[in-house]
Order: sequence, then C-alpha cells, then structure tokens
Amino acid sequence: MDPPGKTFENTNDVAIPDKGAAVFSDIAVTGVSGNAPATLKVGVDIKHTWRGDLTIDLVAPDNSLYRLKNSSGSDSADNVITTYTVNASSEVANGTWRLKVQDVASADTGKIDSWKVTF
Ligand SMILES: [Ca+2]
Ligand SMILES: [Ca+2]
Repeated sequence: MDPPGKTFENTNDVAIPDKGAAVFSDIAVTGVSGNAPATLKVGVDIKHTWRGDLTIDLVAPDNSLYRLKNSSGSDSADNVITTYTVNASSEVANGTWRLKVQDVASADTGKIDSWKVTF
C-alpha cells in the first residue's frame, strides 16, 4: 500500500483571460499505484475579483472531466480558496492531472495561483 496523503502541487501562476478560453494547470502524478481514491482532495487557490465568473473542472489523465464549480452571476465574492473532494476511484492515479478554469463573464479577471491534489 502507498502511504496515504501523497500530495502533488503546481504553484505556477496561470492568468485567466476575461470571458475567454479555458486555461489549464498541469500536475504530473507518479509513484501512486492503482486508482485514485474516492476521496481525492483537490486544493484550489485562485485569485479573482468576481469568482462567480469561473467554472472549474478537474481533468483526469484520460481526459475525464469532474466539475468542481459552476459559474454564478450572483456570487460576487473574491477568490476560490477551498478544497474539493472528488470521487475519482475509476481513474488511474498516475499521469497528468489538469485543473481547467474558464472565465465566462466580462469585466473581472484573475489567475490560478496554485493547486494541489492529495491521493
Ligand atoms: Ca471575467
Ligand atoms: Ca502561485
């Protein structure tokens, strides 16, 4: 068995264009045997001046999408700094996981500051 709680992180900033194309931040996972857990932890640190603009998905190594957050016209708060729990037990752990973020409404902008996955 692998020791629990193995964490991989990407701290590189990725600018999120205003009402633009989706952007991605990649994490290469190695050395985790078998599938991802049913309680995969996805820690997200996105700085943004109107977080309701954002949709956020986790992309598994086989390109399966897991929706973490929908956009909302009424959620005017700043930033998305939280940890999501994803049932990723059908996904092989090793490979490239991606955070996909898209800004779907005009005016406010931001960036992916960092994110991490814990197996
Ligand atoms: Ca925007
Ligand atoms: Ca950063």
